[in-house]
Parts: sequence; C-alpha cells; structure tokens
Amino acid sequence: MALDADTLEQLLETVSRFVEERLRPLEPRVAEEDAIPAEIVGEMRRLGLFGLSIPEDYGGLGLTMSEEVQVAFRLGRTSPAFRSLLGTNNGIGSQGLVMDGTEEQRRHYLPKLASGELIGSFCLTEAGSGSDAGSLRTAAKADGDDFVLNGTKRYITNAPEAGVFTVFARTDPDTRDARGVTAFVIDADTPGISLGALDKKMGQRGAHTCDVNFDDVRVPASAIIGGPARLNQGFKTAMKVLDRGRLHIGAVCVGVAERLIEDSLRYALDREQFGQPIAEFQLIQAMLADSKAEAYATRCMVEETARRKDAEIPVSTEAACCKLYATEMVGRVADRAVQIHGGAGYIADYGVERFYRDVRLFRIYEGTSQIQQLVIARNMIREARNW
Ligand code: COS
Repeated sequence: MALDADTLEQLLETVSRFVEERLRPLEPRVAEEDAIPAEIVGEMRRLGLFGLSIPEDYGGLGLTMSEEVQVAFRLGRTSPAFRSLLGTNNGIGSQGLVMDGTEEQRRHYLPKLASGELIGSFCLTEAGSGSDAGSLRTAAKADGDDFVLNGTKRYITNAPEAGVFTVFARTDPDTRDARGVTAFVIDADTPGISLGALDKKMGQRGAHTCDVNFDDVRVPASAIIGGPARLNQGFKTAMKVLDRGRLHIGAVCVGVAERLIEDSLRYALDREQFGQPIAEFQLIQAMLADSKAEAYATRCMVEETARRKDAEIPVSTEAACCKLYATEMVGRVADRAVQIHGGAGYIADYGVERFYRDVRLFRIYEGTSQIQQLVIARNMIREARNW
C-alpha cells in the first residue's frame, strides 16, 4: 500500500540525511577496511532499510515500486557497498518468498529479513552457468520426502553475512535447461553448507561475495519455495525476482550518477586553469551537460517503469531497458567524472576513481548488458509475432 505523502516525504528526508551525514563520511574507511561498521548496520536496521520492499503484514515498509525507486535514488548517492548490504533483503534475497513463497515460509522468514536480523542471499550463478542461468548443474536429488543438494554457487552477494539462501537447483536430472529447476529456501547453518574465501573484487569493497558449497545438504520438500506444487518452477521465480531487481539497480545507478555529476560540477567550479574555473570551458561543459541529460533521461525511465509496475502492467522489457541504459549511463558518467577531475580523478584521495571501479559491476550483475539486450529484443520479437 502506498504511504501517505507526508510519511513518504519524511522517509525520503530521513534516508537523505542518513546518506549525507552518516554514510558519505565513511566511504574511504569502508573501502579501506572492506567492511561496513556494525553501528551503521544497526542504524540501517532501526531505519527499516532492510524491509523497504517487504509487505507491512510481514514487518516491512511495503513500499510501492515508485516509492522504492525514490529511496534507491537517495541510497545511490554514496558508495554502492552500503546499498549492497540492504540490497539482497529488499530484492533477490527476499522477493522469491514474497512472490512465490507459501504463507508459512513468508511468516517464518520475512519479518526477520525486514528487520535485518537475517540477511538473505540469492544462489543462482555457478562456475559454468552465468548468463545461461537455466543450465545450472547444482543438483537437488529427491530422497524420500527430502531433497539432497550438491553443487557450488559462485559470486554470491552477501553470502558471508547470510542467514538464509534462496537456492536454485536441478530437480529433474533429465533436463539441461530452465525446465527442471526448483527454488529452495535454506538456512545458512544447514549441515553441508560451507563458504569459499572472499572474492577479491575490482571494486565495491565493503560488499562481499564468495562461493557457497552444498555438500549433501538435506532439506525437506517444504523448503521448496511455494511448496512441492512448485517443483521444477524455480526458474520462473528467478526471472520474476530479477525483473524487479533490474529496475531497482537502474534507480541506484541514477543516484550514483547524480552524485558524481554534483562532485564533478563542484570540482569544475573550484578548479582554476588558464586563469578561470574549468567549468567556464565549453569542453568541460559538454561533459557536464551530457552527464546531466543522460542521468535525467534515466531517472524518467525508471520512474515511468516503476509507475507501470505499480499499475500491474508487465515491465519485463522496460525493466531490462532501465538496467541496460542506467548501468551503461553511469559508466559513462563515472568516466567523465574522472576526466573532469583530471589527475585528481586518478588518485584515491578524491574517491572518484573508487566510484569508477564500483560502477563497473552494475553492467555485469543481475544480468549483463548483453542479457538485457537479449531480453528486450526477444520480447519485441515475441510481441511482433502477435501483430
Ligand atoms: N518472468 C516470468 N517468467 C519468465 C521470465 C520472466 N521475466 N523470463 C522467462 N520466463 C519463463 C519463460 O516463460 C519460460 O517458461 P515456459 O517454459 O513455461 O515458457 C521459462 O521461464 C524459461 O525462459 P526462457 O526460455 O526465456 O529461458 P532461457 O534459458 O532462454 O534464458 C535468459 C533466458 C537468458 C533471459 C535468462 O537465463 C537470464 O536472465 N540470464 C541471466 C541471469 C542473470 O541475470 N544472472 C545474474 C546473476 S543472479 S544476481
């Protein structure tokens, strides 16, 4: 249910203040220590930030998509690692349960995910299955009333922090594609689950990924998301969750871009060369203007897609357009930000080079740019066949 205008305004104001006053000063420290301070995690919990998208009945804020993207615009205005910690509980780590879970599963997990007491994580990718997610090989073999899982998941965001995993595994061994995949909800302390070493990433230090190994992990059939009736239906759950996640990532990219544009503008007004602020030079202005126009266009497309989603219009194509355009856009904006900062843009002290590395991931995770192109074009062709 949509919040009333005053409550929404208050929430957005609070998030903005939290980002500006608490998170931004910590950016260098989080990158240096590769960790988000515990007191900040506590503050995020108290503000309800882990439960933005979880319905109120289960203890979340139950924001509409339009409201959620407004929050994401604001969270985007700081290092992406902060948003990443909250990101899975609001997106891929909870939405499988929200969309397809049984009432019992929702009642059991969602309140703890909404409060941040539990971190949820999404185990889809494997060493041999990234873009071709349907080809995954982690096996869930039926054994009486149970399933026994074996396999390894790769690059799993927030796995080191996670208390619960949404795990996609092949339940029909006669298939090799998206059919025969089932989604399970599995507690992280289930015997047989172990974690690999932390991945050494290009950026987004403070956000953690690693392998998750499943070694004869036994779970009851009631761990199937949606219950046994959804056996072999898990791939669709994954796709629906990713559709939603892609729109959220688009919104985060808008926030990051707007932050970088402001930083670049401030620097350009301050930095003098040839006797005047570099902001007076038309070649600098061209970069600022291109970044502004592209970020504005992206903000509009994200807001429009969120409105459509709230109106229950299918947005698979539009969400992919947002992910594709927003992530490529923020890459260009970060590149221009480095350029406007000149030598300072290449030096760690100014933080711009850190954002340049951080934003590179947006074009890869939750579906690469090429996968978004493929989704968009396939949907276009499918629709055209119905003309
Ligand atoms: N919503 C609901 N159902 C969907 C869907 C969506 N957005 N997209 C596909 N499906 C359904 C299809 O309708 C199909 O069901 P039927 O067999 O009943 O018709 C089933 O899922 C399989 O779909 P499809 O044939 O399109 O699957 P493909 O194997 O061709 O894969 C892509 C499609 C490439 C789009 C998919 O594998 C993908 O998104 N890959 C990227 C994965 C990713 O984002 N990984 C990031 C890591 S996770 S953070």
